Amino acid sequence: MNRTIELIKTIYEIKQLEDFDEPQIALAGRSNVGKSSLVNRLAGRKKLAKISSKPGKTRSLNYYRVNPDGYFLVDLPGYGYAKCSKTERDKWAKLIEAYISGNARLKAVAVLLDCRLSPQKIDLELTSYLGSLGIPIIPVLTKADKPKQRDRARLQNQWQDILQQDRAPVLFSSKTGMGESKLWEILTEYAAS
Ligand SMILES: Nc1nc2c(ncn2[C@@H]2O[C@H](COP(=O)(O)OP(=O)(O)O)[C@@H](O)[C@H]2O)c(=O)[nH]1
Ligand SMILES: [Mg+2]
Repeated sequence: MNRTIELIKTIYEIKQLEDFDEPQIALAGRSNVGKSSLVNRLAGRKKLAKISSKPGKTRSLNYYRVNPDGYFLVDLPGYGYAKCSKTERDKWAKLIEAYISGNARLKAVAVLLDCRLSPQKIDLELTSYLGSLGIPIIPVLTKADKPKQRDRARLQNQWQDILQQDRAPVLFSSKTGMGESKLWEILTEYAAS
């Protein structure tokens, strides 16, 4: 299917959160995990979401509509960037929490994890938080073009064990397109659930 992704709204503060009627799937991950690159890959456009070489730059929450399906992908602010103030980190955490907790239209959260890094505490905190709210997670292992072919399946199994999911995490590369059709399939399934 020929899909397009369109930026509908960008917000910076809790009071700007809006109740949309459409189903939503959020994208979450640590700063620099490759979230903007993934949005651009799915959009088939290089510059829809800003990619920065400096981590910690994206502070906004972005609503993208997937056409013609009609659901939203909601890009949450990247978390866990060490070099910003605690006040600022708390502000992001509160925004993410406000978005997630009161949202009846949220079908799942795609949690992006850098496949080369060992599990980080903050990622596991997010996945258990989502689990406690009964929100399904879609684990996506980013930058999967980087490990050698023979290491990929091992990393995938390792992450599946850690996250205790029925389904294997998606190996994804914005660079090569690996995992793109698989991810679309899963997003479509959850959006319709
Ligand atoms: N090799 C490789 N690099 C990637 C991939 N995705 C993102 N990157 C690089 O990782 C850095 C952070 O990417 P970005 O999308 O801005 O991450 P964000 O902070 O999570 O939005 C940039 O230098 C990207 O070029 C990928 O699939 N493969
Ligand atoms: Mg980004």
